[in-house]
Amino acid sequence: MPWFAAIGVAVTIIAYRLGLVVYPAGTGLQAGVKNMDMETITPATAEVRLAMYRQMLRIRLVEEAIARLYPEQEIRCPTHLCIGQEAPPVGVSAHLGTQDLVFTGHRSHGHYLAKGGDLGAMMAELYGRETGCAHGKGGSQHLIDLACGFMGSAPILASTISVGVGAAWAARMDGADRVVVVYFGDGATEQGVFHESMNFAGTNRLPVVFVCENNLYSVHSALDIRQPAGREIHELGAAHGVHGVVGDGNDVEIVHTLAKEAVEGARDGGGPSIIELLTYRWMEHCGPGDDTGLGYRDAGELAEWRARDPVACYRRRLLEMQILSQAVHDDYSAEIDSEIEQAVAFAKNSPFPEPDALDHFVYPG
Ligand SMILES: Cc1ncc(C[n+]2csc(CCOP(=O)(O)OP(=O)(O)O)c2C)c(N)n1
Ligand SMILES: [Mg+2]
Repeated sequence: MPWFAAIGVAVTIIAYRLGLVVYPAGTGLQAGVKNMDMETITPATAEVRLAMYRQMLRIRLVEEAIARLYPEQEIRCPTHLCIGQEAPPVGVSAHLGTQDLVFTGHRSHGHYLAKGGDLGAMMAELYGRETGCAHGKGGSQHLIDLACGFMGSAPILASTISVGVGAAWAARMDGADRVVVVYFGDGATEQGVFHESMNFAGTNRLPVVFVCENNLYSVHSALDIRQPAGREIHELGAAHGVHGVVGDGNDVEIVHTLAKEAVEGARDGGGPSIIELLTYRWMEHCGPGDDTGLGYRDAGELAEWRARDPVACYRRRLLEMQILSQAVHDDYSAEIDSEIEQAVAFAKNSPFPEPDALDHFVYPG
């Protein structure tokens, strides 16, 4: 980091600590800190806490491996990494069974893995291979694994919100014990279909949980310049009969607590809810690089959020609570590294789809 950037980061951090920095209402850092109160957390068992830690670490190490491999140019699809945003999928999925369904958008690796998606099939999909979870035709933005209830990701912004609500409507019609979770970003809430879907879900009291990962940006546009000051995303639910809550999306235990209420409520006939989780993307919007030089966000802001690393903070907390030991952490890391190595080898050694498979799984025009 150049000396002037280092001074900028230090000044920002000191100013923040001294309370000299006032963040605009509705943006993440301030609201997230407000929700750090540990007394509001419903304690999970030690077993669940360890499982959540391991899964967050796994998502982080997978994403870091993809970032390292991407420059080899063998992964040719646009790839949106979720480093920094590991807590939402893990805290939410802790309450989901195989029968429950997940829908999501372009930044979906964490959602797929936390729901039980196969890592080898995901890596093969990124490498465009026949053994990929979408037979190598979709790439990173079109993951799907029906066997574990991961119904799919699609990059058309907000498009899976209405499909997820349709699946919740089907669950109601079938009398199935099934909850649907739809993940999307703050940018997707600016699409009309977000409101239409919430209205339908709220009117019909459908078993769906809307999870908004508010990372403060839509590509390079900050939330503050896109939406009116003071309007909170979770409050948009109220207009549609959808219960709304907000919490620190970098704290997996807060996510776990909020998701428990929402998923159990939906399962017990309590209707839909929207959970807004305040979090932050570390890498560039699409790809493995650092984009703080582009001017739409600065290195100081990123440094503040990196100091609130969801994986490292949780590791420290579990070590302090003596739920996790350094030896167990090291075992987790080694196991995950070897799983990743095998998944990448599987992907690289798999064949590409045959040319005559081009029109398979495509509806005739
Ligand atoms: C209908 C549509 N419009 C525009 C885009 C281009 N686009 C891709 S990602 C994105 C921003 C998404 O922001 P957000 O929903 O906050 O998700 P994040 O990338 O921050 O995770 C946009 C505008 C798109 N994919 N689909
Ligand atoms: Mg966003």
